[in-house]
Parts: sequence; C-alpha cells; structure tokens
Amino acid sequence: MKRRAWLLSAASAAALAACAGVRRAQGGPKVIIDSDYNTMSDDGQLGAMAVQLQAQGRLQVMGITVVSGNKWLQQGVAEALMSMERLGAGDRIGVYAGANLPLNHDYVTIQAELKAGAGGDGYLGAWKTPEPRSAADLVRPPDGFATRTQVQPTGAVDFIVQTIKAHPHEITLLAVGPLTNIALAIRQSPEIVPLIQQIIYMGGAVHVPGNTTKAAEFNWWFDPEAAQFVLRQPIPQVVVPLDVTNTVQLNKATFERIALASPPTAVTRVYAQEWFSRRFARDPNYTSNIWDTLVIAYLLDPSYATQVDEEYVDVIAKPGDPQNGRSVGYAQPPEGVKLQKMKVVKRFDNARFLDLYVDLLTRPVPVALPPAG
Ligand SMILES: [Ca+2]
Repeated sequence: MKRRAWLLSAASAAALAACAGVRRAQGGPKVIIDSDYNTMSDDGQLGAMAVQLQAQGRLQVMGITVVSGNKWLQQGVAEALMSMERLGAGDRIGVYAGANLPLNHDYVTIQAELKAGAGGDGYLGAWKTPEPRSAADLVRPPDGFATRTQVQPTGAVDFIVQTIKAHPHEITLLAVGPLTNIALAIRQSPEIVPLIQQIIYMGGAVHVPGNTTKAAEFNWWFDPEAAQFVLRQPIPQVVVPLDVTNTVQLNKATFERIALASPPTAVTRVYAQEWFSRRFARDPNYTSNIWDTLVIAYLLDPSYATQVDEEYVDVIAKPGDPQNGRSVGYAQPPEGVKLQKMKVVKRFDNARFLDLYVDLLTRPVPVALPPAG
C-alpha cells in the first residue's frame, strides 16, 4: 500500500514535471537583454529578433535592461521603448533604466589613453555626444518617440536581481553592452551569482585587434572594471567576441533582403534608414559587422557556432593605460588571479545564421505574442 501510494505520487509528479517541461520547451529559455540599446543597429536588430522568437514561443524576454554605451542611458531607453512599441510588444516586455556612467572610466581618462597611443577606429559611443539633460535633448527615432510605452518604475539593477531570484537557475543574461548593470547587480546582491543560468556576451577581442582602441573592443572598453569583475564570477559564460563577429559580415545583398522586403514592415522601413544604408549607397562593396545579433542565434542553437574554444578570459582594467579594456584569453589559467574557463566562439555557420537574421527581421509587425505565463 505504502509502495503503491509512493508509485502513484511518483507517477503524478513525473506527469507534472513532463507538463512543466512541455511548457518550458514551448516558452523557450528565459532571458534578460542587457543592452546599450539603439533603434535598428545591432542592439535594435537583436531586440526585434528576440520579440519575433517570443511570438514563435521559442524565447521569453523577461525584460530589457538599458545601460549607457552606444548612446547615453536616456537616449537608449527612448529607443528601446519605441522599439518595443513598434514591434507591438510595449505592453508585454518592460524596459528598465540602468547605469548612466561606467564604474571607472571617464572622458578625461579616455583622452589620456588616446594620447598615450590607444589608437583605434575612434568610435567612442555615448562619449561622442553631450549627455542629454532633459527630454528636449533626445534624438527622435525615425518613426517618432513611443507614445504608449513608458519606462518601468523599477531600476535595471533591482530588476536583474529580482528576476534571477524569482527564477533561480533559469535566467540567461544576454549581455550585449558594457557590463555596468550586471556588475552593480552582483555587487549589490552577490547571492544571485550561483542562481544565474549563464551569461552570453557580445564583447571582447580575444585574439584579434580591438575596434574602439587597438587593444580593446567597445563594450568591454567602455567599462573595463565592470567587465573584469563580471568575467571573474563563477558563472557559466559564453563570449561572442570580435574574433567571430569580424567573420560574419552584412553585405549589400543581405541588407537589401531586409531593406527592400515586400511587403515592408515597420521594422524593415526603419532598418532601411539606419546608418549602414548610407554606407551601402556610397559603396556597394561595403560590409559591416552585426555584432550583437550573433548572441541570440547562439542561445537558440549553439550549433550556429562551428568553432568554440574553451579559454580563461580576463579584461585589463588600468584607467589611463592604452591597454585599458583589452581582453586576454589564456589556454591555461595564469597564477595569481582566479579566472573562469568559458566558451569563446570563434566561427559561425554564416549562411545558416544570415537566413535566420533575414527571416526574423522581415516577419510581420506588430507581432502576436502568446499569452504571458
Ligand atoms: Ca550593444
């Protein structure tokens, strides 16, 4: 009798677990997109791809947490709000405002690093424009500001902490901007570290030159102290660095599959006006990285990556030094500092990835999202 009762309860537990498993499979992985958001450059493209995947039941975006990087925080928030509204997701996917300034990198220090020979392509992101002081200083997205979607009252750091605690071992952080928000969340609540399922970064230039400086990739250069702090945490981590994004180029033919899609959508119209459209108009042979977008493909199916190495990755955090923000990959852990072994993506199946990219960016808008839960 006792055994039978146990068997019955075990059977019903298994049935419940199977149902929960099905629900999880239908909903897909739970993610927070931590981003230096922009309208329809790589972060905005990633946001549109994520919402389309959510509409297909393959991903659950718990929220978008914005950080300064490409743009100052308030500009990024405005662009994220309009992005969600444009997609028809403004009432379902919250936008949370995070850190406005890096932990330890300011304009005077950046100028000193450049003077000391940091070099690079000159892309300084937010630092190239004055910080907006009021709504009047914000630059309007091509199809206007959001009118129905407002920033969430909770800050990004609290949202990250609360969401990870509410869904232990289930949250993937898609970290596609400077790592200030995530560093602040871990500093504030270190107990979340073992509860994070994984972090997938677009960041770093592990065995190739940097972009913003000769040594450093933009996201990790913007806030090197935050990057170093987060990378050293004992969390499963995947790095999608310039090493691979340099090898996955958007060319004019692929650009036109989206920009000239028929029928056009609210997304393809805005895509057709982004900064790269002017480059393609001037030079048909122009190509561009589409950095952050690789991260979501890897999350969906790691076999989009065709070469992944395991390395111990660290970031140099030396304000004023031309090496500040440089990422370093070690085959064996160096002595004296505890580094984490992580997956470093080196090559992608480009054709398969670009088909996904085009498909998700040309799907109908607004999307029909499945019921919450
Ligand atoms: Ca980004």
